[in-house]
Amino acid sequence: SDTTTLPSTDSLRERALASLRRVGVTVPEGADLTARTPITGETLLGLKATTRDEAGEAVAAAAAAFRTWRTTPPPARGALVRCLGELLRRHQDDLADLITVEAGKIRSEALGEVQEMIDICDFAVGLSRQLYGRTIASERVGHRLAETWHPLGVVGVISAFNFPAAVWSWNTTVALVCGDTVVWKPSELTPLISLACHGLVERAAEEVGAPAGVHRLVLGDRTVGEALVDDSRVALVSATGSTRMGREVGPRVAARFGRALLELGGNNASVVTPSADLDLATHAVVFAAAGTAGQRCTTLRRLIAHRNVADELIGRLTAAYRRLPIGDPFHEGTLVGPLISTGAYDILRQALGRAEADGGELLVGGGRVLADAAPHAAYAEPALVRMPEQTPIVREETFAPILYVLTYDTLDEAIALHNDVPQGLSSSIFTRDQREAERFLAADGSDCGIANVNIGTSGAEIGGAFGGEKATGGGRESGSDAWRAYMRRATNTINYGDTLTLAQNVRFLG
Ligand code: UN1
Repeated sequence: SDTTTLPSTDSLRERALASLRRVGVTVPEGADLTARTPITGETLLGLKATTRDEAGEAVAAAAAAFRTWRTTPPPARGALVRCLGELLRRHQDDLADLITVEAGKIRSEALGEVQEMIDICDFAVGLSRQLYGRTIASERVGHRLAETWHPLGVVGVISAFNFPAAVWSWNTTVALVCGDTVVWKPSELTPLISLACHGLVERAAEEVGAPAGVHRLVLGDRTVGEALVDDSRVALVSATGSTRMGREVGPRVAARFGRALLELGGNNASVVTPSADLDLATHAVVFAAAGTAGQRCTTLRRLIAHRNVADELIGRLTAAYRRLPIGDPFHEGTLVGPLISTGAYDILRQALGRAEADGGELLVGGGRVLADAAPHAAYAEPALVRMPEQTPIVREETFAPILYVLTYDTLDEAIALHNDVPQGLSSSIFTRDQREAERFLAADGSDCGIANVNIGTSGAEIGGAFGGEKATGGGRESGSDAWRAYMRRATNTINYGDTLTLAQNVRFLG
């Protein structure tokens, strides 16, 4: 049921420019970078990139701003984020338009991404009065131990195309209330939404009287990102992207004793047990696997279904997949927008080829639609593939809407299959049996950073810590106590007596 008409590139350009105008941003036009839209696959406009020298200047400006920002009281830092949150509310539609134009998200998901930014602003404002340290009992008479959390420095945020704004906001709002300043290197594929977000922080900074250098934007390819990775003035590099990217960034930052917070690939699975509510599971699986055209790091990529329910579940999923409206993401009713590029579609096809060579059976999807209407864009039918076993292609993250279905007999077997992949981001179990649910959440259950019951793998709220284990990189962002990664901890031992007592009963002179 694809919508056979797509908006013209001209109308999309107009729409993006109108949003930018309302947000109050002027685009640095140039010929180094191109803003494009996956809706038609065509170019919107040319942009000036940041040079390596300019990236160094941005870090210098952020480092200078840090010197005053770090002693600004945290609730006053929160006022900046509160103001940003108000601007995001006011421009929710404009920002959502830019996300749809540049990342191809359907309207509801684009608005949801901006909502996620608003939510983290609220969280960070509250956090600005809750940067708690502990007091600790001392073993010595007349002594007290305490820990104090201090701002860390400049945070380099490297973000990906698929959540071009929300992931930036998790990092930036928390970093700002923690007293850090930020230099942001967004994906080359989403410069316009980045300019809009940066413009709003600048406006908020002006309104509350924060130093302009608290936030800087650098646009360009990986060399600009490398400038942040290798700059010892950047205390923390928070990078979201592929495991391959993280494998490069992690050691480079570590080599200069910087900190890295890595959010890398996922290969998320759901286990569907015999007692599962199959209506609920089907709905959840379709959203998690086909939503966002399979381009979330939390996208469901593996379905591990009990042998007794697999056929029934596959029947329901196949029927639901056949009815998915694919097409113009601005069109009311569309559920699956374009892939980010035709290259992403090639990757999808290659993965399906390997899966079939491994004995997989393509049950539905995998085709390309709207190729005549938009030869430079890639609209893919989400694919469902039944696999005889967890072959190497299933263990890889393919950033496209492919759901592999595997079957199991015992829960131990399901958990073993579940954990037998390099990545460890998100997971879930569908069951009405409390023992099974608890077993999945236990120490020897799911090995992921996110483990859910009776919901899918994607669409986490901001209140929890977000991130994963193993090849996902180990970082945690967003809610809970993820803020600690953006601060440094000092342990204080305070002697309020009049004698010097040494710990561990050591005697020296006295
Ligand atoms: C990502 O795909 O990089 O949990 C982030 C989710 C969203 C964030 C995804 N809240 O799916």
